[in-house]
Amino acid sequence: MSRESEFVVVANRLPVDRVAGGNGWRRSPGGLVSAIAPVMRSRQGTWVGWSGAAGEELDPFVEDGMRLVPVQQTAEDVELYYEGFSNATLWPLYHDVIAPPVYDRAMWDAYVRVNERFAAAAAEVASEGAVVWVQDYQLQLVPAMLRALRPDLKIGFFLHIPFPPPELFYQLPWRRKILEGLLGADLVGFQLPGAAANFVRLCRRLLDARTVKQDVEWEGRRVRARAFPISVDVGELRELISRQEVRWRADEIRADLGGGIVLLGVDRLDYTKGITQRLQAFGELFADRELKPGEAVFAQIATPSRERVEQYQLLRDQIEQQVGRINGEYAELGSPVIHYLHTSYDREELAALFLAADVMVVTPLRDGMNLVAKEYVACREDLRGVLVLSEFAGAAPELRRGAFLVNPYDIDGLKETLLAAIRCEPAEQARRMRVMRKRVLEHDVDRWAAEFLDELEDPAAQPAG
Ligand code: GDG
Repeated sequence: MSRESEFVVVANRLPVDRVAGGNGWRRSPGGLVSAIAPVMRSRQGTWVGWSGAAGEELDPFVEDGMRLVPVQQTAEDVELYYEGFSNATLWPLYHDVIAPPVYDRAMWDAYVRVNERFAAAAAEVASEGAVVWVQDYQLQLVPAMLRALRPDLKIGFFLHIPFPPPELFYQLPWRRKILEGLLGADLVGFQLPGAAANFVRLCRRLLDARTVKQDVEWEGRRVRARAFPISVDVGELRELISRQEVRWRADEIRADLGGGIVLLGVDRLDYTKGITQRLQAFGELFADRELKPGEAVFAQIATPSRERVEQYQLLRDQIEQQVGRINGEYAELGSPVIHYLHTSYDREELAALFLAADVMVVTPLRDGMNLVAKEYVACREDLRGVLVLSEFAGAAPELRRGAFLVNPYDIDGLKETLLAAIRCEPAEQARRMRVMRKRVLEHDVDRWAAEFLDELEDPAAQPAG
């Protein structure tokens, strides 16, 4: 499979998961894969990524019409590059240092080594002049590494998480290297304009690069920094909620939860998601007698995530203690006030949960976008339900006119907002939901991918002379 793809996606993970028990593959759920899959098919695309199993050596294969090129990672790479530099250094640093980032030279070395491997694999499969789209914080060095190997390529990069302001980014011992890595791209995409502005400012201050508006001049090229807020697969969600069994399941969930107002949280179990803050606020509403047991119930789905990283283990213990304490205090026999589920569900069950929820509670302390907020809105064709949304979610600027915005650090504010959401009248729910739906339905994930690729391939934006 050498040098024959006009379109190459490079991401930490391949877009497929192994079918449990068997040895086949299944397309991974999620908007990114469904947005890119059609482009892959129409352009002879190849996806370069890791299979998810340490030490596994696999040959390239075709699945679901997509050509897949596996990049190997040893157990040590997983520990140092993935759990280490990606998830114990970059992830907390880029999310406002909510947890202290680990700065470890062996982790950095592994990050460089694994990025080199991804760049080499992409250089092997891309045809002359091909478009290569690199995804996310695990692969920030790939653009420059790839450009060194293949200056003929058109290289785009998209960061799914926030990009921090200079004051925080300065902590990183390898800060210049990361900026230089990203500047190998022709187009660097961020979720929000503020993140693009942070990047441009850092290039100016740390690299002395000349910048013109959102463009950085670098090594005789002009690198564009732009915002492309990601979105959800509206078509997929619409199909799911049209199924009778999903609607029945939503009714069943509501009945199982006891018939009170249903508040719902759906997150990866991650310290950026503000799970403890929302549960604390909810618990205090019972302590204050603003709510009575049975009147409202909180269902919190916490999908297992990065379970070998210490901060995630600590968080899990903390949440489990907190849920135990709140239920211990306020639940009545047979009716807990919080239902906490540390597990992952299929898309049908998630859609049913969204339909069952009166109040969707999305309170991250910092989040690049937050797709759950947009998925909830996309599912509520009935114009019912209320979204409580953190000001610190990337989705806030787009949904601010319909959501109940909240500062999740302000527990009293959070309590007031939860109560206002619980008491929101149907006509007001519909008014708010209509505004949010207009935005989400008009800006779905297909449009996001098309806008990024159109900008990347814009003939008017060729390198500066
Ligand atoms: C990163 C950025 C940015 C959740 N539980 C289950 C499940 N999910 C799905 C949700 C949603 C996705 O996972 C989570 O996306 P988020 O955007 O909410 O959060 P991150 O995982 O942190 O994603 C984020 C995103 O990248 C895209 O750029 O928005 O800011 O942090 O789609 O529905 N899916 C299934 N079972 C579950 O139990 N199948």
